[in-house]
Amino acid sequence: MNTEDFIHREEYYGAHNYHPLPVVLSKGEGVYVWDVEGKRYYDFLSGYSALSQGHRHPKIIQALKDQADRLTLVSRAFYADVLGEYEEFACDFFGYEKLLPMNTGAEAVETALKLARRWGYVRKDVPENEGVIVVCSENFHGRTITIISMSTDPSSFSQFGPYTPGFIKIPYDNVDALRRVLAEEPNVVGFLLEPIQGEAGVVVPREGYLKACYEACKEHGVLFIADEVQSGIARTGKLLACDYEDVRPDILILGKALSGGVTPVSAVLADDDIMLTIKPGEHGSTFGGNPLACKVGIAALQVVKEEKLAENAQKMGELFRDSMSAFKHPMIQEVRGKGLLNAIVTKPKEGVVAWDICVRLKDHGLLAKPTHDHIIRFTPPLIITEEQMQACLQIIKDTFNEF
Ligand code: IF1
Repeated sequence: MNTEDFIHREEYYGAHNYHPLPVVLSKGEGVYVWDVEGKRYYDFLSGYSALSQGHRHPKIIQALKDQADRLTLVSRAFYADVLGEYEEFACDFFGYEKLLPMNTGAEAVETALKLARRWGYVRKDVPENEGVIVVCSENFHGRTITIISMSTDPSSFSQFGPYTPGFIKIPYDNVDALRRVLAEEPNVVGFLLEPIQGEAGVVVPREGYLKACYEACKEHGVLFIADEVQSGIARTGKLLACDYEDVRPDILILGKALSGGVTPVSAVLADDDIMLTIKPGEHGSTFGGNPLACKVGIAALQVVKEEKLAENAQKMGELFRDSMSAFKHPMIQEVRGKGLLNAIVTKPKEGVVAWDICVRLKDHGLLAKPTHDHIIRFTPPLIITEEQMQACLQIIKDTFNEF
């Protein structure tokens, strides 16, 4: 079978809920992936930032294999020896008292929403079922019905109604808008945001925005909830994007690279006064905190520290933005990001659009994909070396120069 055969089979039997780039991958290692024809590519999507440690990091794979030979799942009906070990490790790693383990980012976001509402009812005397959560326009927090009820993007929410109530949407990167709603709405229990908006196209808020929002939340007794599923775990050049402004979220949401891209691992971290408002039997999931996820999660975080991935993301990200900002091309409107969470905002040129650039990048051995039609996200694994980054920058510039 060749690439077309694989694509046709997937088209025939699979739901059409994605429009992938026409490449069929069969192997990954480090920053590289190979397609079914044996062609090698630099992976500049990294599984939407889940593969920050690179494909099949040996330490993470070994952790998976070792645990797979012992115990893969007990559910939470019983204790497992590795769950407490992981919870302790991660709580120390991020500086929180408690961790609630889930699987996907969306599940962790849903958990955070439930936690904020519950906290509001038992700790803040908000009338039951009146809790309000403030979110930002152009957010992306996942695909469940409640989460798309918070979305302002029709491609996320249209024709999936009716929607979950209890959300107020305000403009991103506008602390006055937050202050206004907190002053007017007594039942707000939380403010949920991405410290950098990923899906919106790597939208970096102005300096001081996170801190100002955090302070506004403190002033009004509202929980500051950071969705660091994509921006977290060293992706932006710090362990958390909130670290740039020394903001400690009341509720921290993690996913993606928490697993090194090996198996779904997500988590919600908070201190006791918030986390213990959920009592036994009131929340959970079959696979949440399974032994595989625990050992993979520990290994994934150890790699982040041992290999200084935040520092490398900082350095390689600066190299990327400096180099691409100095490169002039009529299709390049803006280069933006932090660490190795970057995007190039393009504008069409004689009918050539971002998708065409990405198809040509693929032909030249680099995989990236546009978001919102004209924005190309560049998020390689954080292990990328300077030599590899230089080679990729050359590929990107040469590709733009072909249009
Ligand atoms: C898709 C990108 C989108 C996320 C943030 C929660 C979740 C995500 C900040 C949910 C997931 C993924 C989902 C995937 C494409 C990708 C993505 F920005 F990362 F590229 F869509 F915005 N919070 N992001 O970014 O986590 O349930 O997926 O584990 O749905 O198309 P999940």
